[in-house]
Amino acid sequence: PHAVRLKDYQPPEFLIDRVDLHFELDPDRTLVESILQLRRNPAATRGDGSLVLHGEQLDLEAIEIDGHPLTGSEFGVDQDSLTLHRIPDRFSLLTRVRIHPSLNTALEGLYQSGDMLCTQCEAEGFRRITYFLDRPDVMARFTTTLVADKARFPVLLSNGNPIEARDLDGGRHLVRWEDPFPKPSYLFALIAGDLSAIEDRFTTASGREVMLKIFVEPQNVDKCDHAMRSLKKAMRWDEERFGREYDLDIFMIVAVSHFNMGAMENKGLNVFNDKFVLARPDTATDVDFDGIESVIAHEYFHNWTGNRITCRDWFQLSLKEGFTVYRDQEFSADVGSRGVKRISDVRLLRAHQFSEDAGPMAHPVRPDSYIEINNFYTATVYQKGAEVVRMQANLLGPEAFRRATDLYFERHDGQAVTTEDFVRCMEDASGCDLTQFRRWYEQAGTPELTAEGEFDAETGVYTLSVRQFTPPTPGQPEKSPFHVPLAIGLLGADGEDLPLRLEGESEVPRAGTRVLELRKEEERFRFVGLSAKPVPSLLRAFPAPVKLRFEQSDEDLMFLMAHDSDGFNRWDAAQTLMQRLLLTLVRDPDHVVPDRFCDAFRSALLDTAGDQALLAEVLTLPTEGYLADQMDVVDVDGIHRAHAVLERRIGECLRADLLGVYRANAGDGSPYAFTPQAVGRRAIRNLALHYLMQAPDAEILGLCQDQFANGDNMTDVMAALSLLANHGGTEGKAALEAFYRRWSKESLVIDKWFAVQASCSREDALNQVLHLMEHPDFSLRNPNRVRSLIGVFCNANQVRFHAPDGGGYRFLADRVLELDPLNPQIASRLLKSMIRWRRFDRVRQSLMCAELHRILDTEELSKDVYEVASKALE
Ligand code: B3K
Ligand code: ZN
Repeated sequence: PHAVRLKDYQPPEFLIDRVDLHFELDPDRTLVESILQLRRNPAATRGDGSLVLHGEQLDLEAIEIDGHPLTGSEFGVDQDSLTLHRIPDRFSLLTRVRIHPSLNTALEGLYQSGDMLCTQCEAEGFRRITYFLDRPDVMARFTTTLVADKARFPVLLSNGNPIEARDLDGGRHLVRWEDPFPKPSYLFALIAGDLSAIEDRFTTASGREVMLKIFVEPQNVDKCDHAMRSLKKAMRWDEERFGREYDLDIFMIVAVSHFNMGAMENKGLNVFNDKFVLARPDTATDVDFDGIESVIAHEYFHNWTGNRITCRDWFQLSLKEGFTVYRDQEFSADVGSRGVKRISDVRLLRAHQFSEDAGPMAHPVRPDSYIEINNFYTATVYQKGAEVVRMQANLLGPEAFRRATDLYFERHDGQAVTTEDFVRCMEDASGCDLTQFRRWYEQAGTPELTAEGEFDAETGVYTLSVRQFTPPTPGQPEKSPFHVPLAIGLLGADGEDLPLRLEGESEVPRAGTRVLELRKEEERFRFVGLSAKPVPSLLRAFPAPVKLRFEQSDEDLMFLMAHDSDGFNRWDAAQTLMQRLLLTLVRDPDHVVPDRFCDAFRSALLDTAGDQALLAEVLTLPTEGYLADQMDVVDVDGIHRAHAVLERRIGECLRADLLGVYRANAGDGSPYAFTPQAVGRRAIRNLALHYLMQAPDAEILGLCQDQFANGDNMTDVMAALSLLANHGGTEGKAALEAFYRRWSKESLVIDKWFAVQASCSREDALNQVLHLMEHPDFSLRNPNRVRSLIGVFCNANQVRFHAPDGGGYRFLADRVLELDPLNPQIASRLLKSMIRWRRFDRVRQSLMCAELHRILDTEELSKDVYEVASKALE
């Protein structure tokens, strides 16, 4: 396999103005006839006179240019392309191919999911449907005609507006769709199935009436309301916040049960993993409701950031993904709790993106090479990409940022552009110079800031020195300094924010947060006019994706935890304190958890004035995985032990307080509501139960069992089930059995049942997982199932996955090899859980290394798995 490089980008030699597709749908044998109107691209350099179209796994039955069938010397076909020799400057190309949806286990192109047929074309799946210039800078107008058996496939959908529907002979029917907007092939979609729909309407700001439809399998129509509400909220929000209106007469969402990722933003026809559509209070948790709201919004927002304006090439992926994640984050912050949203986004970034940056697959937000593009739908492109947009929004300020996005939408509508085009709009609309800032797109790695503070009591000057250093990443041994916005505050002895006046400034600014800009490798900021030594609050609301080293005493951290006006930093101070304590416990198992830790924990717990959801975040320990990232050599068992010790200690010494919180937050008997208040209440209550269950007596166990049996919503039931499963014994077993019996017909709930067992830290977890692989409900063909059993075990059960006998590693490698021929994207995602093998002790290193070699030595690996395994071993 060879690498594709950004520097080799060439504009397409031909453009495609129109596409006419005609499908005769059949799961085993579908006929695809395509008529393309091609013309030479005036902006391209002339090649050798031939044209190469992409195409994979297509059986070619007919080919014509301008109505004339081609002879064997006029074209050539191989594994992944069709070459046309000696072609005119403008012509129409007809091809007729056969494809086989029911054999398509990769879930890319046209495939079968349950009884329906659906497509997934991003990034390069359209070439498995027909011969095409399958690259995002070729944008065409599509007309799609679908013909199928009417009884089996009564619903036939594609992009755009429906323009014709009629019955044909033999029980078949035909539906024709026309998409007026030119689009790249990756946004093509079709759906055929026996589906039910819920409908609604939306009137856009300028008065356009839009029909909204969510299609699901008939048994799921009672689980679509939350998705529909989320969609309408997102449509309104995009008008208000970004001035973006929807542009077709109909917007459709289809939920499918076999899907490689979360969802897909095909023009006018978003296709979703059903996990991000279906929810009822008794089947879905608060986390699921939240995920649905943000993924529905994300895909909808792509209509402008991705579809109307798309990417020139796949190196620009973050142009649409980073920006769209930023938009969905802001949406969730506006409709929910901003502080909690920021915390969970940063948690995710630190857990996944920072570790990606520190591993063998580290790459810039705009990568410069790849072997398989599907391996680059990463936390770096998505989450760090969103942070890079967020920094620009903050540097410009809200008004200029809005002017800049308006300019972007106006200047580039209908085009396929680059991240450079985006940054230029930011500059042109604001006058800011982002020359140095562009390094955020080009350099991989997480910058490490080291800060030092010094107070001179005599002059009343507080000097903050900040240095930056970015460790090398593969292919980038040396880094240049970044342009880093630093939002900081200084707290006085009463906990209030002080005014931040820099030396040389005459005016005294208002007290509060101030944004400093770090550009050099090292800079000093001198604050004047202070009467006593302040307590600094650095990186408020997490202004940049960086790590910070700053020696701060436990006392200062507790002070910040109690007083910082920035909610994010109150949380971060608490996390730092807990992390310190946990790492001390890892090094020294005899260390005694100090009373003042419990006191601080207690006073936070009993502070009922604040936001409950925020409080739950503050009182949640850093995960074992996150602690692992803080160690030079991961001590898997030590971390697990320390984590357990501290949780248990909290449960014991705060038993009465936790019980009080548990009871006080029981709810008032009103039905489930997905509001920030209700979500916060459930979160703090279930956290209290979590700590109590670390050393449960009969009373606590009884509470947990009662919640499991009588909880009226999945959030509470699932929280209790997970605690009972970890507790084990007859109670755990009985709960798991009862849960299965109750929900055996609900596939998404059964995913939870698999996941809860896979994440169970009991010693026989791997055996349990192996046993569950034999369960009649387990299938390697369903990505959600694979993720909930295998994915959860390998990523969320650190202590068992990394068992010192290597059983977990062997298990993972076996599964990767088994899955690779079926579904390379899922196989390669799983394998990523083993690529940071260098961070472990010698024994584990060599065990993981051996498994990676075993994979790499296997014949006929997919590009996906080959790239991950080979880069891991580089
Ligand atoms: N754009 C899709 C992701 C496609 C992944 C292809 N391997 C979903 C999204 O980010 O909205
Ligand atoms: Zn996206």
